[in-house]
Amino acid sequence: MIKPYKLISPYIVKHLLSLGLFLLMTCYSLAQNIAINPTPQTIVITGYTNTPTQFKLQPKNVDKATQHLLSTFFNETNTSNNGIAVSVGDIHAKFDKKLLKKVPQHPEGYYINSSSDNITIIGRDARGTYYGVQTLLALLASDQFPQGDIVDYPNVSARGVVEGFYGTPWSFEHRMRQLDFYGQNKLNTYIYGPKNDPYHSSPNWREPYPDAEAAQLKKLIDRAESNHLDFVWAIHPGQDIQWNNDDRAALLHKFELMYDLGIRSYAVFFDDISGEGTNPSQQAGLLNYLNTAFVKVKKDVKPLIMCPTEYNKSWSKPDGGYLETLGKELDPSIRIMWTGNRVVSDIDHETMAWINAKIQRKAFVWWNFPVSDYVRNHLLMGPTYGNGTDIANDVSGFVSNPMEHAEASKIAIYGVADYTWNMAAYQPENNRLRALQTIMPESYKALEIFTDHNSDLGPNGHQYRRVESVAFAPKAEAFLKDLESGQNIKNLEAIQAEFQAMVEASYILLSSTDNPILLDEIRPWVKQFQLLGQSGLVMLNMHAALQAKQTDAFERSYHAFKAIKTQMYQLDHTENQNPYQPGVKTATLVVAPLIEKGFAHFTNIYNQTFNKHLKVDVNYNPHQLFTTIAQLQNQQISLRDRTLTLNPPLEIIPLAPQAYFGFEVQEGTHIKKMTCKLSPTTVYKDLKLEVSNDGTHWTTVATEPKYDVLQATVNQTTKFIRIINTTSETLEVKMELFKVEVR
Ligand code: LOG
Repeated sequence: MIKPYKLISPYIVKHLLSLGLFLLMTCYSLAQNIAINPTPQTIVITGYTNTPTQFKLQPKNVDKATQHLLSTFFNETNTSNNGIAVSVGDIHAKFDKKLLKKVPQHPEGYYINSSSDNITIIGRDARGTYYGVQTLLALLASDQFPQGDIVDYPNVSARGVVEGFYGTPWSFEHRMRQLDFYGQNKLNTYIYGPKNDPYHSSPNWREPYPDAEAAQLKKLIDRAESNHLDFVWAIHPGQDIQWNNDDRAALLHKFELMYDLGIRSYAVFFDDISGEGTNPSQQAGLLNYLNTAFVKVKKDVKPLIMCPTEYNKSWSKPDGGYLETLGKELDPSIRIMWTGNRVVSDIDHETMAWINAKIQRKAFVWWNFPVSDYVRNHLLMGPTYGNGTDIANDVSGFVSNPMEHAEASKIAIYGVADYTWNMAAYQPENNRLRALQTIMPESYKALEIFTDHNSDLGPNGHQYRRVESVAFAPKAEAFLKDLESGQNIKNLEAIQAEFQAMVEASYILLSSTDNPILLDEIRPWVKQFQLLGQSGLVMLNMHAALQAKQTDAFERSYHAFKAIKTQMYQLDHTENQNPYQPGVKTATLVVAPLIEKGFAHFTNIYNQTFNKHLKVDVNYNPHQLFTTIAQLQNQQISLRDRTLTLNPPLEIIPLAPQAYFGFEVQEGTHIKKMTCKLSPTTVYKDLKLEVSNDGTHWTTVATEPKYDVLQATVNQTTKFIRIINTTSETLEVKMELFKVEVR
């Protein structure tokens, strides 16, 4: 087991004395193995007893969710009249006045007092009571039961997840599991907004869900309720909305249908759209209308949430006034989402001060982590870190946008739960280790090795990066330094041990049974990780053979290395074949480059020493992106099977007059074909495909639209190829595909 985090040692706990003075009390940790996520604000422990096994349950005014939660633990076998008394209720129930005084003022807060014959849980409100019971259940799961006081409450009022990514939406079963996980970790918000749900977005947002899907949503809504979660249903109507009464009515009608399914909290998203729908006054008008005609009428519906079109600073047009208009015109009760300074960025106080001033309210953070819809060949399974721990008072909510791999996203979500609840105490690495144990109670050590090396995204259009291979990186660096300076490699053993650990951890994970659902999501990556570890070991064998001047052994290892690479290539070309970033990449920041360099280095030395000609082929892409469009500047391109592809961005791209995008290819490259898919397809008539050998003189190549695709047979050797906007208007397009076949 990892070391449990220290219970408030040396936290300082403030207690209000009857005299009205603050008594500062230092509490010493009696470090016991208690894992409560999120970390409670204050725990004052006076001693430990054996964990009680018989209880006398005395629920006072508990709601359905809390009743249900209690019933998951307390049953006929562990309740009896001579058990330890457990009283549960909120502040409106009858409790000893002294105890009632200790309940924190914060919404969703609770107080637990436990002694040898009494456990009392008092919630500030119904949700606080529920959270108190969650904490009690966590305490009862350990061998030693603490006596004393817990005073606890969240720092951020709305905490949770926005299922807001592109790609395959989470399945019904995954969502059910997620909702339970959120309840256990005291998250209170699940925003439902998967981009690829046709009934959430254009053009089907006006339509009701088909019966089968409605029935499943109903079950999810019920499940959210029993986890004390706000199930926020979001609609994304902006791409084709008409600002008229018909569409207002259509939206209101859809809200009514969702109300009938049990929805009591709503959001309207205007992200990643173009055209009329982006008008801030119209957006505000619509939201205000929904607020008056729906939220206020229903009375039991929570304040609306909206995602603006300019949802991050880098996109907000300096003199456009978009955000200011929303700030002025939107009813103050309506919350506005914000992803930070960029689409994908971490949040700090300055970020919040900037946006909050513009929108005249505290923004609701949409944190784009661990979402991987723009780097789908990678897994983002590292710790949750990077956000300021001083922003609790700057935000009206904080939700994380996860990966399409629901179970694998739980590491990050576990961190978000802890961070948003108790910012000052948040420790990323400690949290990560606890998350691993929670998600894979038996094989967590193997999962730790795997996730140590599967957290960074690689270069990407959003320029967002994460740490990876943190403990191993200095060893890798020392290894490479010795290699390059021709010195004896001093830390061979440490390097070997890590590769060995990679292989062994992969075997353990692949045959583990403690979280088959997680394994189903990550299996291709684990297999790739195993192969990578093996290739590392073989690379070290090449080194040993070289030292011993054993040419046969060297060549055997050399060929084995290449054989492993072939297997890795095949895996990369068969698993996870999505059209965006297909394939399976693992340990790309530190481990994979180290192995490549070692292989090339030893092969070169071997060739020189023994006058041989073994090939060191590097998979290097000699071609480059060629564009004037700022939003594409960092977009990645990929060369696979002689096809050069621009990673399609998920957002709307503005093409100013004369703006272009294309490729600068390596000298002497023959381009056979170009294929491009943009929407709306009406822009095709305004674009030209051009080629050039010097980047100055351009010739037009005839294109031919076929269905919704623009194609051209190029068949020539050229240096530049581009698509250019020949009109005097800025065109707004969604780029679905742009690729050329090269020879
Ligand atoms: C989308 C979101 C997507 C994310 C990351 C927002 C508000 N909208 O660029 O659906 O998952 O970025 O790719 C977005 O973030 N567009």
